[in-house]
Amino acid sequence: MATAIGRDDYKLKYVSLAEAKNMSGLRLILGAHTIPGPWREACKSLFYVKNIPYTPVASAGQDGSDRELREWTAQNSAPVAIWNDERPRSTWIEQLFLAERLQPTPSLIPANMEERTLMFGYINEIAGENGFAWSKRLTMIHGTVTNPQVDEPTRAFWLKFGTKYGYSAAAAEAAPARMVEVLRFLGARLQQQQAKGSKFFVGDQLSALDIYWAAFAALVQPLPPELCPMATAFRAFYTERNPVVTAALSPELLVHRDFIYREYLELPIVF
Ligand SMILES: N[C@@H](CCC(=O)N[C@@H](CS)C(=O)NCC(=O)O)C(=O)O
Repeated sequence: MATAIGRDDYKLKYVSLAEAKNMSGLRLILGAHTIPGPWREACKSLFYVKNIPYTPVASAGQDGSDRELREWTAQNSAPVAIWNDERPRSTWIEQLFLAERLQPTPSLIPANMEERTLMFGYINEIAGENGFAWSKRLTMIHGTVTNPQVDEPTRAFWLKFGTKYGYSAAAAEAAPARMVEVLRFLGARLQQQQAKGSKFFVGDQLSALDIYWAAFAALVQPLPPELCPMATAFRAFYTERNPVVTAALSPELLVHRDFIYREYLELPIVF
């Protein structure tokens, strides 16, 4: 078994990348840590709601570097979903299509064209490049690298992390406005849907968008410790404090997140 970073009470039994290569079926390469990374939690949840079992794989290699991950998946972020000997799927949209193919019910991609195009567009605003979470990450990197109390190795780590995701001080300064834009758009959508009597973002049933929002809401307000037993230091880090951003978060968005987790997703969150 691979060694997970952090605590020793992991529920998920992570195997190493080397072990996973010799397995078949579904393997999910995940950062093995007690942080509800939203891409990670959304990806896990797609397979959870469809009741598709998977083997969790720790993303760090035996030497702690990303070399093994790059060699297998031709990129260096997590999560990655790998089905049998098919190509590794390292983006949210490929992971969603894989889940839908492996188990078509419950369907998470609307059959209706209008609803489907809306759903993909909205998820892209949340999880895609330059979207809500991408922007939040820029603010987290900026807050760390500009903090005079941060030691040099930590600053160097975050600057390197930042080069992967387009960090610059200017990009980070523009990020809160982008987060506000997406939160307002999501909040307005939910209100329109509620006016039509729907509890979901599109149509009148669960779609991947409901799952993506539920997972990505952790970047403004993680679920309470009993539902999300995450590393304490990261709880403060994830919790949004910028009043401009928190003002754009409608109460309905958190009510929706709670509803989706309570009715459909795995609680407490497993690490
Ligand atoms: N590639 C994913 C996004 C995944 C992603 O951004 N993962 C980040 C979350 S912070 C990650 O694994 N970072 C760890 C790292 O880069 O070392 C997608 O496009 O859907």
